[in-house]
Amino acid sequence: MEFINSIKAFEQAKKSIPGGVNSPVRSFNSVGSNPVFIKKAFGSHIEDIDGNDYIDYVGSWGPMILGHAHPDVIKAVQDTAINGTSYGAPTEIETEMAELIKSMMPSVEVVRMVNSGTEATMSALRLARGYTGRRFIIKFEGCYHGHGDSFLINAGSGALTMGVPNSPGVTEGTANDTLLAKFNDLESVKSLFKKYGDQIAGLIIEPVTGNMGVVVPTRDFIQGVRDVCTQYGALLIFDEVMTGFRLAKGGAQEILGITPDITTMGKIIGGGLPVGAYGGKREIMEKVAPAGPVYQAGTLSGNPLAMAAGLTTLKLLNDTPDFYNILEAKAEKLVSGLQKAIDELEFPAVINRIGSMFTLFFTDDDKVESFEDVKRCNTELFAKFFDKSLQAGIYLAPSQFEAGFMSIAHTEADIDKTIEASRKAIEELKAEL
Ligand code: KE4
Repeated sequence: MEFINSIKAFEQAKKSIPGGVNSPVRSFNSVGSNPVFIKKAFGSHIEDIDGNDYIDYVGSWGPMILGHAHPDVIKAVQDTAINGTSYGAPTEIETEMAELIKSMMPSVEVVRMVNSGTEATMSALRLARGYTGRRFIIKFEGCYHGHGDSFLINAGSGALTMGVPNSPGVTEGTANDTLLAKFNDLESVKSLFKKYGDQIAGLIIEPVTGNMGVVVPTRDFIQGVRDVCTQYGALLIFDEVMTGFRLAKGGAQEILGITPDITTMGKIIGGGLPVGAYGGKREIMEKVAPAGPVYQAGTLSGNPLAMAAGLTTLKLLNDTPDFYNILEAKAEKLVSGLQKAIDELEFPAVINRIGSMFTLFFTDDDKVESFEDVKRCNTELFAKFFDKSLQAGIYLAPSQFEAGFMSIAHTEADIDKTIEASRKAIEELKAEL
């Protein structure tokens, strides 16, 4: 494959955009190669500006569950745009969207639309603090909730100390209000509650992680987190920006059978346009302005175009018989094919999959169940696998610490080709080990 035009485009972009991209992971820095610039996409495929075609398992980082440029979504956007693109005033489609979200995710009794997952999670934190009158938020090492200051935090010196900034520009004061726990380690949560319990406003978690790669919670862990939040009166915030409407109609909370107090959403509910949302119990959400005192606002929140794309997407997910079983079967076919290659070639790797989300971890361990496990992965080996896959026309997330996404548009031929290309890449890597 040739990447001449993408290489030129990246050099040009770097003159005017920080790092040449509008979101860091797109730079391919984690895999040490030049990013490909995309010209167009349809269904399960994307095409770069050099004319290279790829089977796409990034799907815009989750939103494209129906595949790219779904005709119904495109038509909804076109039909809406001819009547204007934004009014900054209430529209009935926003109410229709809210009602559909509520019907698909019953823990959400009232929901506010925003413009990104970051806005949703930032707002959820402010709401938790405003509702409880408390200071601290617990998050988990390895979980990502967008770029809000309260989330860009590393663990402090001791397990029970407050966080420290992990980005310039985040103040000590902000960092000190975030406490760090360990995913799948209930004791790390309980010890924070024992020490700070009545000062903890909320705990935010990716109920199934995607941002350290896919890691599934143990039953005892996620139930224990729910129970300890209830015990201390802290709000449990499920960050379902990635898992919402992805893992099931009702997201991870439906699969796990856990009811959070607040849920944050994004990605799929925008159908590819900028949308986020946060919602939950009426008693909590009615603290949000103008119903209540917790301020949050947005010029383009609930704008008609994004609502049209998102509502059309959610309706298709909600109304297509057996959608999630069909989607999961595609993911299972891919992963079992990859697993067969790993087993037969005796290659050091572990695959985690739940629903249509999966991650191939390059590790000597026989399981990946925690951030500690994830940190032992061989990112150099991943980078080589990524590059071989890209050359073979398979577009994976350019980082070991991300999730892959199957769409309903991926065909049997796509999956067979992916398995074949991956087996070949693994064979070549095995020879280099
Ligand atoms: P956005 O602000 O990027 O819309 O959403 C932030 C966010 C919040 N919560 C979860 C669980 C998320 O996965 C995200 C964003 N996910 C990343 C992918 N790991 C977006 C890709 C990017 O940063 O460019």
